[in-house]
Amino acid sequence: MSPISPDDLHRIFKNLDKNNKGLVSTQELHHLLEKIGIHTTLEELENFVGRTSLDYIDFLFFYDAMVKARMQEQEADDVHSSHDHHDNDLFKAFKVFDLNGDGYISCEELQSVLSRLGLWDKRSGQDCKDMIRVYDENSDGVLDFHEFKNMMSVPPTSDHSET
Ligand SMILES: [Ca+2]
Ligand SMILES: [Ca+2]
Repeated sequence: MSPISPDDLHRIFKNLDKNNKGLVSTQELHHLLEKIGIHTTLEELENFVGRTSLDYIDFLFFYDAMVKARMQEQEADDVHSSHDHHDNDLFKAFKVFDLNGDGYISCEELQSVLSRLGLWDKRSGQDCKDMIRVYDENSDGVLDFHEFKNMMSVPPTSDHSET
């Protein structure tokens, strides 16, 4: 699979979004994944996404997650060459979370983006402040890019494996 640039991603999204509603369906996404060599079943994809259509932010986030999963697979033989690209993708994800663009992810931003993506598990009684605190190295209550990077690359110690 060849890396896809942000511009490509936007174009791909536009292409997929045939009726211009700002949403793509998992079916369309599935088709795209097949094309770029990621083979999965539609069912798996829907489970992964947790819904039947994605808006652009969902799409970016999904792509980022997908790339990360692929990178982990490749890491054994490809650690160095993938590094810059990985950082790039992470920065994109960071921008998604940093809603007001001040360069920091606040507790509210983290929670609102995760909720939006369906990744916020209310039942677990999670507190965004706790989540941030784990990675907040300088204890200013918000995550900068460096801290965010740690959050994305180091799995939380609490068991959060998917069921
Ligand atoms: Ca912010
Ligand atoms: Ca901080």
